[in-house]
Amino acid sequence: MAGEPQADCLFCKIVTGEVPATVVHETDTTYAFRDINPQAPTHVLVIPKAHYPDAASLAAAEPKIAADVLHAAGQVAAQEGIDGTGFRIVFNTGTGAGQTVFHAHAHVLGGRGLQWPPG
Ligand code: D5M
Repeated sequence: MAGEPQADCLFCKIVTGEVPATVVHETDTTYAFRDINPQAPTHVLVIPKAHYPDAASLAAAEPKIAADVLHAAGQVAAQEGIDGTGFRIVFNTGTGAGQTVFHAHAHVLGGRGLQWPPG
């Protein structure tokens, strides 16, 4: 069922602690941890604790939790000290956009100059 933990989902397993991660921020509805393959000096993933396959399906079903993810992303940026210089929040959505883990997540990237368009 939508929002329920999925047994085969890597990020659901990170939320439960079954798979270890370096957690940097947590709220009632969100979890944030360092990306295992960082693309910038700061690269944190912010996820809803509830399972939705991507950001669009999360926002459609649970707009409050989608807003919580964005709020947490801003808090992570401030905590990491990248809010002053600028940072990027990215939701890869679908395989064609590079999504590889199908549990909604925001990439929070910063600590270096970021080019646009990203490619
Ligand atoms: O982003 C999925 C991201 O998830 C990608 O940047 C690597 C990261 N990843 C994969 N496994 C882990 C673990 N175990 N810990 C932390 N980060 C992880 P996407 O937008 O789907 O391509």
